[in-house]
Amino acid sequence: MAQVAERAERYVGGGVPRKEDPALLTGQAKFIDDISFPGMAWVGIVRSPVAHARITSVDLARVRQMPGVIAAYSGADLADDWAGGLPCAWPLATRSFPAEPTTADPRLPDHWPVAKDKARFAGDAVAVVVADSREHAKDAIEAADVDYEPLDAVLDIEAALADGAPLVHDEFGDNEAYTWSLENGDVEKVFSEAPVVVKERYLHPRLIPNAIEPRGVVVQSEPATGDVTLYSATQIPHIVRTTLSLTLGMPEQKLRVVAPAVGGGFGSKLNVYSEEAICVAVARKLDRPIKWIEERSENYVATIHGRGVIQDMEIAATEEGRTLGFRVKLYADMGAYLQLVAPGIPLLGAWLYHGVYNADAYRFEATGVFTNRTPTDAYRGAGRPEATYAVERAMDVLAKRVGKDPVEIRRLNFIPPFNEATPIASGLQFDSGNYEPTLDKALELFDYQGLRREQQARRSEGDAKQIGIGVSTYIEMCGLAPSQVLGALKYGAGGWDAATVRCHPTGKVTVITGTSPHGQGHVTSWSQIAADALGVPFEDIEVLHGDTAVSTYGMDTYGSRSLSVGGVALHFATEKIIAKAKKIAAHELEAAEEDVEWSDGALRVRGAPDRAKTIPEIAFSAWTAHGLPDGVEPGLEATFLFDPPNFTFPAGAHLCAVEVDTETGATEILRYVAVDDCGNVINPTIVEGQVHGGIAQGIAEALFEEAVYDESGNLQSSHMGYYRIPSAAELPGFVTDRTTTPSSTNPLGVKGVGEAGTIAAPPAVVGAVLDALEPFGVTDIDMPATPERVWRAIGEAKGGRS
Ligand code: MCN
Repeated sequence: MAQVAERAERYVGGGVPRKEDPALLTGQAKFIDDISFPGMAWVGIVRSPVAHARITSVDLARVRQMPGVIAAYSGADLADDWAGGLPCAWPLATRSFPAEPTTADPRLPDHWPVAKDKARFAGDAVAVVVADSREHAKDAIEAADVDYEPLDAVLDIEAALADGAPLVHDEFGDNEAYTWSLENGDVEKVFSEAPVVVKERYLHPRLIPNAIEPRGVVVQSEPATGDVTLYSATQIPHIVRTTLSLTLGMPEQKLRVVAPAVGGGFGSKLNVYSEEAICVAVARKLDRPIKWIEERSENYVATIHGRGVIQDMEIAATEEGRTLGFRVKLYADMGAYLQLVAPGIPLLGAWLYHGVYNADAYRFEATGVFTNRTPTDAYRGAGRPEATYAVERAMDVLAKRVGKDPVEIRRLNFIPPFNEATPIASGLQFDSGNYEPTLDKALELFDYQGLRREQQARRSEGDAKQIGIGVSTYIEMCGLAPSQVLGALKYGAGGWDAATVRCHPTGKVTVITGTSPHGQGHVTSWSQIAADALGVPFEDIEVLHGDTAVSTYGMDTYGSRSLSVGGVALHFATEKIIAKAKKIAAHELEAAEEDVEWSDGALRVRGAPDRAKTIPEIAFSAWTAHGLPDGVEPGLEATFLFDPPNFTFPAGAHLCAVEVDTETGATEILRYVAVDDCGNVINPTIVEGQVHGGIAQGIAEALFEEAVYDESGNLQSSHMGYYRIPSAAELPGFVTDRTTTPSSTNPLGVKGVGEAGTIAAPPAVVGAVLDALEPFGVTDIDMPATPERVWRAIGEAKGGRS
């Protein structure tokens, strides 16, 4: 573990400008819609306009007569093209963890790329058109004649669980996908004996991911060889390749998946979508290149949604406010089908409902529920914003109950500092943590006392604009993940990642990573790691990713895993390079291997530092292979597959001050301070960017965004005019800082950061709004806390308007 420190660190820890940016900022980067091939045809998807209906007929005769139309297919026409349905890699059966094994089968509904018998949400694919241009494909969609026999739709989570609810999947007899629970300690006893118990219900609205670039697919097939190349705006080229080859029944080695430049994903491109399967099937049928580019309005119904959870949260505590137990029951909306990892999303927060606080007993239970809405799945934070929101809001309620300040209640209950993996109440081990200095730093930057004084003054003056302060001392679990833990949780793949380091004869280096960045700057961070580890200039390092024909098999990018798994794999691969180079250097320098050490960017003979060899020099002699020591293979290249022994658990303190206009309900954020601890940092500028973007998404959830459906299941918030994505104008400047508690999970001491802001921000913001409304007796408000909701809440509390 000390080896990194021994190496000269010139780049790691520095805010090196991102290598990716010149191409992105000058329009040179190649996105999916920049890819075309001669003879390419366009696919268009006919989507169900109703939330739940039996498909009684699909008549495509008129479509086939439309100008430019090449082909048209119903679900039945394509039925033989699938060897299986779209994948769900995390099928959970009803069970409790880890004690009771289950005999129940997971309720895994068939999910065909094109529906055959029933449409189960508004937006479900019911037919496919293929035309010579995008415009012709669009016109052809309009000409499709599909008859629907409408069925009652079930949209609400609780209504879906009620007896007699319409069934999304008839074969299961009810709409419960699974119930999964976890318990540690004597929960019943702790709660029945505790002098204080707070119990609250929190709702997480459904959110619609809005990556800058919608999804898109281009497929090129070579009939002579059977090779197919699928270009997809995806976060997971490797996983798409493995799973799609199963859906399509084609040999995996014949399918190459390429993720070109991808304009963000936020979890929504961590999926295997029907359009990917459809385009490959159509390209193989027609022997020509195929393209499909998602429209923004399609994105709203056909790309997964996030959150959509009801939480019943309880804390047991002493009269003084010391936390004794945490208990939560949550209901998670799966939507109409189980997408790639949807059932497992609540599990990503399952161990975090006691936050960074002490407890003796812990219980978590989640029920996944089918509804006639767009399927849900991972959206930035995935499971952890839900956990953080519930525990942080409930801690505020506890503070009030025992007459303490929200900062004081947190301090009283913090888990004490630790540097090594340490068991926590919910049953996992946190890697390292030191929560108080982070909070102290945030309070200082925020001027907590000053703002409290200002708040008091406004309250006594009865000012129409009231100030509120919100506190969120969050924890997250990322760096997904130890494969054995994933196995115990019934996830269908491992959690390791891979890196290859190839040292060229000319001294340049290619790094090939199994991660698949789509905005996170891996090319820069990985170059920093390799440059320091190998003593070569940053500019001499090339990083390749996102092409299954080029990159080592990896598990791709999500769950803030890439640095702490893929970046660490790179670290270990460079160690293999150094170990081999040392043998060659010792031979060439006529020294014993034990006397050669890595110092100041070269391999040097101990006591005679001028007798040295650099990695480029060794790469050349390893390539010529003219005088290698016995038993040493030519070439200087190494691959390492790293399976992390634990997750990483970044934490932090976010503080938010808002001004609420109590006459209009409008909220303005006055100050936002984020102090995050993601362990050692490779690139502080990238980290700051990640935190900024995350906070913006967290604020969006707290104040602006919500997927709204009408009673029959049509998405009303179906465009950007309705679905309120905040712009820079609605957001304040953020004050960010860091503390550093290195992770004990990996030798770089790094923890993930990609989701931190999204996880931390919602309770800080909503807590601030509620704090501003305290004089009115408002104790709860649902997200998003829109001006109308705030205004109504004040009115209701006054006993008036509702
Ligand atoms: N980093 C660092 N030091 C640390 C932690 C991270 O320098 N201690 C750097 C890493 O080297 C990397 C970046 O920060 O360049 C993010 O690293 P990490 O936390 O490992 O997260 P991932 O790369 O795995 O990214 C996934 C994460 C997730 S889950 C979502 S969702 C998300 C996010 O990243 N979606 C994004 N950030 C996004 N940023 C953009 N621009 N677009 C998205 O879609």
